[in-house]
Amino acid sequence: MTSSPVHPFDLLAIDGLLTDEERAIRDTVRAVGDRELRPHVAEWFEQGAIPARDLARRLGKTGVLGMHLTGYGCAGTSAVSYGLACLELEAVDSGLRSLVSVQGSLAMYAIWKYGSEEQKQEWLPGMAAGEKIGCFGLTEPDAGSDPGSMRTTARRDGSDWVLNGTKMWITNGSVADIAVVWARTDEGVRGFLVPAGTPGFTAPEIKRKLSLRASVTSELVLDDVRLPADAQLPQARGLSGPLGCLNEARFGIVFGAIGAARDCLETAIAYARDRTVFARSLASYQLTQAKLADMALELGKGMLLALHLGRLKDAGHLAPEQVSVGKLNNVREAIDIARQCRTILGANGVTLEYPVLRHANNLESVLTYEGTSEVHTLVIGKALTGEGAFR
Ligand code: TGC
Ligand code: FAD
Repeated sequence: MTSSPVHPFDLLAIDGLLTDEERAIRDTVRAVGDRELRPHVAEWFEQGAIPARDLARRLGKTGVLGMHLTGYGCAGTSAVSYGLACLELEAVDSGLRSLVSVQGSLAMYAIWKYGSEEQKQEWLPGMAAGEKIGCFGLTEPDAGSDPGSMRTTARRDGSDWVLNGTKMWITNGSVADIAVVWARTDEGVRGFLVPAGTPGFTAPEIKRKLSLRASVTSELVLDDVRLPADAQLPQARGLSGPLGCLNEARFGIVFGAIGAARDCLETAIAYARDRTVFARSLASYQLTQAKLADMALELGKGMLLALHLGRLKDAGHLAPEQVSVGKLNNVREAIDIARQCRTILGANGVTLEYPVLRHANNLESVLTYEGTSEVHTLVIGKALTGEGAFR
């Protein structure tokens, strides 16, 4: 006896938890993703190249760049709406969500939160429109999980600053018009705005990635880069400056990872219903149904967690360790779902004809950036015990 299949999100009546406005924003981003991005994304991934400028403009037109910020051409939406946009973009590819996360939650947020009025006026409207691209340079070749050990320096020379050092694994780096660079000064860590083309500043692209191939990743090399005094972000003091930005981007990933997982599960369910093995539909076997049911549980729980954290954020009550709970859980479950879906697709699952191994490969980066699983485990461990175990 057969009946109409239910979408995994409908098992938990997720739609009923969203407002009309949230559903409308989600549907808009999903439609843009399906119409303008999904048809090209396998090719971008295969070639390891994206039309970044064109994409930024299209995403700017859709209104998702810095959408949760207010003023300066930003849409000023709720955190949940921003999360849902991340979810829909990452359902297409984590690389596209990364472009939006880095632009809106890292580069724009740093300027919006810590910048002077002149810096905000100069950069934010163009970045919201996608006319200007930003990147965020915190990680270094020898300082990833422990950004406090960064070696990049900024020293005073008269009223100027002179920056030296190397940043590594920087999303959007070689296509960026403006780099937010974090450096050590005599007074602690400070943030600087480094425009592309500043003498001594180069951003070579990192090639041969096996993950996040539909995303630009670069080194930032700073060789006696001289900046005027007003290039410093005046309100950022110490490591809490960059870490404050990370809370924003990690929040987007809590939702985004669910998008990648949803796309995998939808693909696997459709494939299992269509595929005949041993003279019956693959979906009709109990082993397949056990896999699908387990994945639907984790997907639904992850979505509920994301929405709960989103409601806390909109109420102004979201703590960094709660973001760690969401990032750790949802990325870990998403990568498990992607790998399990790959098994349902058999050999077809290893090709770019289907999105599942592309998502699984992307999620390897998502598991690592914005704080590795181990870092978020330790953040939660510290919250639970009061004991830091990072060092
Ligand atoms: P710790 O001594 O604990 O803290 C130093 C200062 O920072 C404050 N703080 C925070 N502030 C805001 N938000 C947070 N989440 C914060 N966590 C800590 C803290 O209160 C203190 O302030 P103050 O005023 O007392 O100085 O720092 P620690 O050196 O022990 O490090 C803690 C640790 C390991 C959790 C942190 O460093 C960390 O999160 N490491 C992971 C690094 C990371 O996530 N890097 C990501 C780089 S960007 C990126 O990956 C972009 S990917 C592209 C995309 O998003 O798509
Ligand atoms: P490491 O810090 O060297 O960690 C290696 C391993 O050690 C990990 O498993 C880690 O969890 C573990 N480990 C670390 N500390 C501990 C501990 N105390 N206890 C136990 N285990 C520990 N960075 C930016 O600044 N901007 C960007 O735009 C950006 N984009 C990125 C894009 C991509 C595609 C990737 C892959 C990375 C990007 N990153 C970016 C860098 C990313 O944030 C770092 O890779 C990440 O923070 C981890 O640093 P690491 O790679 O140096 O690993």
